[in-house]
Order: sequence, then C-alpha cells, then structure tokens
Amino acid sequence: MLDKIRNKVLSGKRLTEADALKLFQSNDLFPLASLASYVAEEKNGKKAYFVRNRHINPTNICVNRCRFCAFSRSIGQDGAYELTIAEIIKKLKQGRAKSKIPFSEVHIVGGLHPEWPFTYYLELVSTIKKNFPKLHIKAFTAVEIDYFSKISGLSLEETLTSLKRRGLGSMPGGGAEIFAPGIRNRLCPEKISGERWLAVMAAAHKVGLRTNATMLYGHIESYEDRVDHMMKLRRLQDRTGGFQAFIPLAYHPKNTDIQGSYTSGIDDLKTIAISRLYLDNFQHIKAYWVMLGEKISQLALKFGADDIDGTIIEEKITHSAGALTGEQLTAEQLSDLIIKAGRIPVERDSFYRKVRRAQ
Ligand code: V47
Ligand code: SF4
Repeated sequence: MLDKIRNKVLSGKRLTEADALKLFQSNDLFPLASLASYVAEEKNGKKAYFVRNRHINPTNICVNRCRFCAFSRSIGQDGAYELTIAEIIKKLKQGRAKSKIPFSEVHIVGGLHPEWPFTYYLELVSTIKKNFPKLHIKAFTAVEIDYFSKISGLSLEETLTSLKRRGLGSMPGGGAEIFAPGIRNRLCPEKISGERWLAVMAAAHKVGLRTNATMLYGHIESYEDRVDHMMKLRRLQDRTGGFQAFIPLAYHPKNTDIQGSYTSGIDDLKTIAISRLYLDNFQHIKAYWVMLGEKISQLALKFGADDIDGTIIEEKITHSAGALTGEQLTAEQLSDLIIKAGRIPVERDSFYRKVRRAQ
C-alpha cells in the first residue's frame, strides 16, 4: 500500500486526499515514520525547534461556550476571571525577572468577552510593546479577530492592521477545530464557520501577518473530516503562503460537554506524520508537548515534526480539560528532549530564525 505513496513522495509529487485517507486507514507505522522523517529532513535538516515563550489568557469568559472547551465560563459563573492590563504586565514582568534569559514571545488567546471593547485589546498590545519593546506578541485566534471586527464595526483588514500597528507580531492557529460543517455544528455551534476562519487567515496574510494553523482531532470527527480539514489549509497556503506551522491538537476530554477519551499515542503519531506528508507547502509541523506529553512529542520528532513549541510557563486551556503534562518546561529540558531524539535543538524566534545571544 505504502509503496505507491512512497514513490510519489520520493519523486516530489503531491499526495491526494485519497492518499492521505489511505495512510490514516493503515497501521503500517514504521514506514510512515521513515517517510515523514525523510520529508522533515528535506525541509529542515536535522533541526528541531523550540521557543522561550509564555502563555497569557486574559479572560476565560466567552460567549461561544464550545462543547469541547473546559476552559471557558459564562459571565458571573464560578471560576470566571478577567485580567486587567496591569495584571498582565505584572505577570510578564515577574516571568522575565525570574529567568536569566527572558522569553522572547508572548502567546495571548482568550475567550470572547461579552462586555470588553476592542480598545481593551488595542491598549493591551500597545502597553505590552511599550513595556517590552523586544517581546514578540503572537496573539488572537481567527475567532477572536472575527469577534473584534464585529464589536468594533471595522472590516477584518482594518481590525488586523490596527492591532499590527500597535505591535501585534503574528497570530496563533487556534479556533480551526474541524472545518466540516456537520461536525463543527456539533462541537461548537456558536463558533464562526470554517470558511470564515479561513477568510480571517487570508486577510491576516494579506496585511503581512504570519499565522499558524491547527486541527483539533480525536473527538467525534472521522478520518475523512481530518483530510478535508487539511485539504482546505493546503489550498489556502497555496494562495497566500502565510502559514508558518501546522499544529495537530490532541483532544482532551475532561470537564467538557462531549467527554469521550484521550487520543492514543498511535493516533497522535500517525496524525503528525500524515500532516507532514500531505501539507507539503507548510515549512513546519509542531508537536505541541503540552497536549501530546513529553514522550509522544519526542517520538513525534521521528514522525515528521520539527518543532515542540516552548517553555509556556502557564497553561490553562489544556489543563482545564485534564492535561497529563505539567505547565512548563525549561529551555534546557526542551533541548535535552530534542537531543535524545537524535535531532539538533535550535532555539528559534517567532519566525523560525535561530536565536543568537552575545556570550
Ligand atoms: O483554539 C480547546 C483547543 C486551542 C480543547 O499557534 C482544546 O503556536 C484539546 O491553538 N482539548 C488553543 N484542545 C491552543 C492553540 C495553540 C496552542 C499552542 C500553540 C499554538 C500556535 C496554538 O486549543 C483552541 C482549541 O482549538 N482546545 N479545548 C480540549 N478540550
Ligand atoms: Fe471560547 Fe475558544 Fe473556548 Fe470556544 S474554544 S468556548 S471560542 S475560549
């Protein structure tokens, strides 16, 4: 089965959706690993990347209340929280004061707050930039950008450029979930459609913002739905070239409305490898250690991944849904994990450039 697909890959031909589906249906894991590793090495050599970053979630209050999301709350509900801009700056200052080498990126995503105005987010970005001019701000999912555009009355492009002007550096890939409308309606009926998510990303790329793309897998979707999702991402990437990394997000079932079970290690590795083979126009495949666990993300480096993300420091979304991992790893731990997978660890900035420091 894999022979035909291997020949295609080795001769630089694109895989079809039918090829990707066949790979999902197969349990021939080792040939899949070696083929995906071959492609990863063609693209990124023996390098595997990590970043010194910190996550911040300004609020968990969200009007969407997606059924797979254990992080969100309604206004006034037990456990709901809101951070002021001053509190966020304090968190950033504390984190940077504690470590000898400060994190280079802050990753900010949160709920869609029913009362906060767009000016909160503009001010948040400009205040961070004022306090930490060198810190890269990777913030707001396509879902949040769409919401900001609605509450501000601005077009998508105006919303994005006004954030960019204040210091937004790039965007994470969350909120994509699964594009197929039938599944999406059951998972998150209030969330923007897959088409809209793609339209927001197209607008971001148009104004010069690089973004990531994700896919939430392991809940109620089929392999066909995963392939359909990746097909739509590959198609947009052909048009814009604005995606940096693809990140398959392993579903976590605790405290969610749809419950279900954790993904298997086999499925995690298969999904990484198939995404590496099918998404030939994505430079990077990220094995997000918080969701995969340290051991599976390390193995993922043998299945086509070339990035394991970062130091994180504080993580709420996966941990609300029963993450089995800790909340942070040091740069040394990330590096060690990569070396033991036989790869060369590279500390990167938010655009995958090697970080160089004066000795
Ligand atoms: O948008 C929510 C997902 C996303 C659950 O771009 C869940 O570099 C699993 O997008 N089980 C946020 N996943 C995380 C995210 C991300 C993380 C790291 C790096 C990057 C990047 C992006 O988490 C949400 C949603 O798709 N999510 N609930 C859950 N129960
Ligand atoms: Fe809100 Fe995002 Fe959670 Fe959905 S996944 S409820 S949009 S915070």
